[in-house]
Amino acid sequence: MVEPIKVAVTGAAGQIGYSLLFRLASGEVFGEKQPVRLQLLELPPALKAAEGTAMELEDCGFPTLDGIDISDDPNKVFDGVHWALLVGSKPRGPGMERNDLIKENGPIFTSQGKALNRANKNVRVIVVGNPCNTNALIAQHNCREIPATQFSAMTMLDENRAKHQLAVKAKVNVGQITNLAIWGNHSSTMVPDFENCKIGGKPLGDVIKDRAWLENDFFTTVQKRGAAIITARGKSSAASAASACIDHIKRYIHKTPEGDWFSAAIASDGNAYDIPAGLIFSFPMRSLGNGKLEIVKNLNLSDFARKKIQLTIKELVEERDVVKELLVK
Ligand code: NAX
Repeated sequence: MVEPIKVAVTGAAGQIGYSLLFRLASGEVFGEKQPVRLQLLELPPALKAAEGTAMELEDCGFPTLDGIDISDDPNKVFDGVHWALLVGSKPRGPGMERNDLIKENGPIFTSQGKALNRANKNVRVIVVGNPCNTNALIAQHNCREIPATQFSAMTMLDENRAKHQLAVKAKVNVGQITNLAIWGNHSSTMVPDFENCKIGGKPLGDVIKDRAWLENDFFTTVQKRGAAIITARGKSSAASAASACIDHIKRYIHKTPEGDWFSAAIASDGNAYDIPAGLIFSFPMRSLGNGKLEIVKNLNLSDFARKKIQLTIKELVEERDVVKELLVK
């Protein structure tokens, strides 16, 4: 009998959880022969709603779904897990500044970081809940048992958004867009790197000649896509965020095709692109296919890209300063 993979999902009753859980349970991610046990964390008022989602998961009849546990105790939920998807976080309230949001989320990711000491030693932790880079930083610092390299924050949605914009502009299928890295913070300072991107295997600049569009409309559309979706839908991105989380896990598990890369925010080791050590920073990444990721080094960055990257570094350093008392390691 194959032992189940245990996957913890926090904020399971939320809107991202409602899309994410079904895809995790379906066999799509870990394979049709691999049982999956879902360990769901929610706040007490949302436990009933999480139970409702669990009933629906059961009613899908997925042969790969081994079982579902629901709790409001992170120590129980993270016990022995192989993947921990930290989706739940406190949303920004009316009139709340970004720094207030960062501070409000600090205690959540401090206690979840501590509880992650109970996870399987090979756990991979992916933070989706915003501000995801700094939340990941807090969780990672508060978890002594798990190496920093096993924590990441999700910028895959930003990559997917950028690829769509480029595919429309170039009039090609989105599958033709490769080598698209997001640098930095998952925020409006993120840097979607069109300069190193390829379209149908060719340098992007051979296909899209409109540099003014790339530097302006493309940049701001990607940076502000989340806000545009809230304006249109009345709610923040959910199915696309869940889909990006699924992509993040798949990209992690499978060896990256030769020459390509993808985006994920991980702790900078201080040895690439002058990014301060320790910041959870989105880089072009490759998966070695054995559970390990590596930063793609030595990409050329123009003055334009470097200036933009400086802005996102500055923002992340400021965010780190806001939570510095919580960074214990
Ligand atoms: P919802 O408000 O629908 O759901 C969040 C859920 O988390 C709620 O059910 C809430 O009870 C739960 N929760 C809050 N604090 C918790 C805690 N301490 N422990 C366990 N559960 C807790 O939000 P949803 O739309 O699902 O979004 C979740 C998070 O993803 C938000 O922070 C959002 O900003 C973030 N996003 C991140 C994205 C990314 O690309 N990294 C994109 C999409 C999304 O905006």
